[in-house]
Amino acid sequence: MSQVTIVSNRLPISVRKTDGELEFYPSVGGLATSLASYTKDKKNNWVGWPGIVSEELTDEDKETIGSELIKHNCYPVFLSQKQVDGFYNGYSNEVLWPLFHNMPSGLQNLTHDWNIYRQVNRLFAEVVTGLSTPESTIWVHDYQLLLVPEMLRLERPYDLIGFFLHIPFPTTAVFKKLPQAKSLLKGMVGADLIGFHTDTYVQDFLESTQQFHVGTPAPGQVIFDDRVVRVTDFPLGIDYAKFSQAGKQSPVQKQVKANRKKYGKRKKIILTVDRLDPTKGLVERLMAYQELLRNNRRLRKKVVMVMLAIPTRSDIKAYRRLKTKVEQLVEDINTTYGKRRWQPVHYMYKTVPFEELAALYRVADIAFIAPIKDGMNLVAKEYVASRPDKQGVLILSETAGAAQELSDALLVNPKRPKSLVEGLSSALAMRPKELKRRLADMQKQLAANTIHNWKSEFMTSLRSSNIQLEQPTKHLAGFELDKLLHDFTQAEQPTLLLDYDGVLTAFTNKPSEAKPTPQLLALLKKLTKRAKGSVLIISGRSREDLEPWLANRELTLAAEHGALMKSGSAPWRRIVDIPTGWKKTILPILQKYADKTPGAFVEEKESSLVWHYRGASPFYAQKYSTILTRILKPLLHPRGLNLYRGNMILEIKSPDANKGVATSHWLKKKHDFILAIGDDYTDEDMFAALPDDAYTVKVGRGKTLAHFRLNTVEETAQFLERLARA
Ligand code: ADQ
Repeated sequence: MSQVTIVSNRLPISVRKTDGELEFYPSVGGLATSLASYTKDKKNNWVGWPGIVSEELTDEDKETIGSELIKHNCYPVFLSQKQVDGFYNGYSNEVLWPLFHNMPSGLQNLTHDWNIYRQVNRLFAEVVTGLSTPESTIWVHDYQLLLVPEMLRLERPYDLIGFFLHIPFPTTAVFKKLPQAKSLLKGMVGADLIGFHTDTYVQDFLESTQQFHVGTPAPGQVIFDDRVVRVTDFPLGIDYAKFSQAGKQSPVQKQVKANRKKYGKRKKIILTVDRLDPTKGLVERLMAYQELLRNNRRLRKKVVMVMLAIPTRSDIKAYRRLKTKVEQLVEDINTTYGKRRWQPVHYMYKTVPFEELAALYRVADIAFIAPIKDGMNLVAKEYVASRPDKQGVLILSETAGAAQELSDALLVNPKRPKSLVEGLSSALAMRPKELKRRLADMQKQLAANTIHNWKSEFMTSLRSSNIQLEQPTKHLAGFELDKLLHDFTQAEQPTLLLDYDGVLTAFTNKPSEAKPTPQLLALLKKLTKRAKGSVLIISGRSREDLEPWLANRELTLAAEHGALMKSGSAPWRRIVDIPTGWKKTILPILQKYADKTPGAFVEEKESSLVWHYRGASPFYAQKYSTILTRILKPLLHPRGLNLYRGNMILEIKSPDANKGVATSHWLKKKHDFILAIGDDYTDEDMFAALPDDAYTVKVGRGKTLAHFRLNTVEETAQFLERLARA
């Protein structure tokens, strides 16, 4: 298997400083445990934050940390206190985490934290690019790093990039509350494969891509012009054997005995194990237990609740407030109902080693797992696996991802207090035969979908995803950019060929809205001056669009892919003569399907017809553009026409009207420097018609004949500004 680089907020090993000494200890939480085995293979890397802020570290400390972590194939991303506050505590945990769990979140004054979130995501992406070799496999994890896939994709278009979200994906109604929703989606779709725990999250994600016009969603994928992103559910499993066999280890057996003694041999033990997090519903569970004790005198002294709370995110106020509230409630219950020989709640706020956790699972009669919302919840699965003796009842929230697989649990609704109390009563009263059957069925399910299957299924799926088979195109930067600028300044007769949409201006929902801004017009003016009047805007648009926007005395315009040209104030000239009689037959068909697809429309140009679907609902657009293609194909060939799939358009035209013809025509002029910039398939004809020493640049992703690539319209504008000043 080739090299895999795991990227997650935390490394599986954390660092702290005690009395000036560095200490290394294993990180806790679902993600760290599930992926830890990856670091055992020397080929693999893991990039993440080591859990300590840079202000606490000297340069020497950083070196020590780096050299210690590298022994475990881990590479640290060092973060300052300000970065941790804005990126981790702020945007990730006060905004994304609650919002994705459908809970109130801090949506005010986000800009500061959002900027830091972006900055830190970039830092992670830079460390990853520095480490992994081109065309390697990168697996990015979780909500803290939603922008990393896109950042990596721009730098390394040919790497295989996977992304997995460990928390729920919210409904579109909730997600769109985020001002940065679209940027986050675009960040995620930089991956080749996006995984979620459940199909519900997959569907919610696809619906959001549709709402925000990020690609075209189809079942299990999002389609772009040049690539397809697969979106699938991969329910995370556990190391089943580890938990089911744990009871055979003597440290676990010893701990089981100690627990029995501590909590009372005949008492029914109700266990809760969670990070101390507002989404986990700890207060709600304590209140349900309190209610149970209040209404059932006979249960008092017969039950014990063991609450294991794992310390987490204690820098955040809401988490500190929650801790106080939980501890206050524990104290209230213990003072109200406790007796000399009976403590109703045993509360522990700590991380425990595996043996201790396994021993708790082994003695618990009931695992009371009732998060308000949870991506998956591994504790529920670990408990079920830990009971090969077929003793024990699992109470589980129907709102946890795990409930979709563990439907034999006693499912409760954490938002209804009564449901939690009833869950406890039913669990306490469940007959042995019934609980055995339920456990056996759930165990079968978990044994068949372990963490090992999960990893290999994700990786197999990633490796079989739509790999781009194109050759890498160099990013226009560094030495090559300097050389281009130098050659331009030295040229006596430079010439520029620039496409319009997707190069000089970004795509808009309606083509008529992509008017040039005053800045763009000023830039074009500077460029024409520098290129001594030799600038050709070469576009697929009609002359009616181009002329009012761009006509000035010095620019030359080529409309309809170069079928028509106009230099300065001279009239339009036809460069190629194309029959147009076919439009009578094709136009009504296009119109019929535009009428069926709200938001789609037909544009009639002199030598072509265009079916635009950028403004249409992606599901309809996908459906009808496919049907249209099927219907049109047999009609086009006999008429010498072709169908082209562009950026959210289908265009029907003669192959003779192409930018290559216009380019050859243009190059009859004298020149000693050529720069051509384009972004879609029509520009490939232009690149093909140019001599090999021309500077050719493709904007955005996708296969190209161009020698260089720029990533975005903004980057292109910056480059052209530099050129104008050169
Ligand atoms: P978490 O919110 O951390 O994970 P969970 O899935 O329950 O929630 O994982 C917690 C892990 O920590 C378990 O493996 C458990 O054994 C361990 N643990 C809990 N308390 C402990 C303690 N006191 N001491 C030691 N270990 C303890 C996030 C998402 C989940 C998703 C996981 C994995 O919020 O929904 O299931 O990632 O994707």
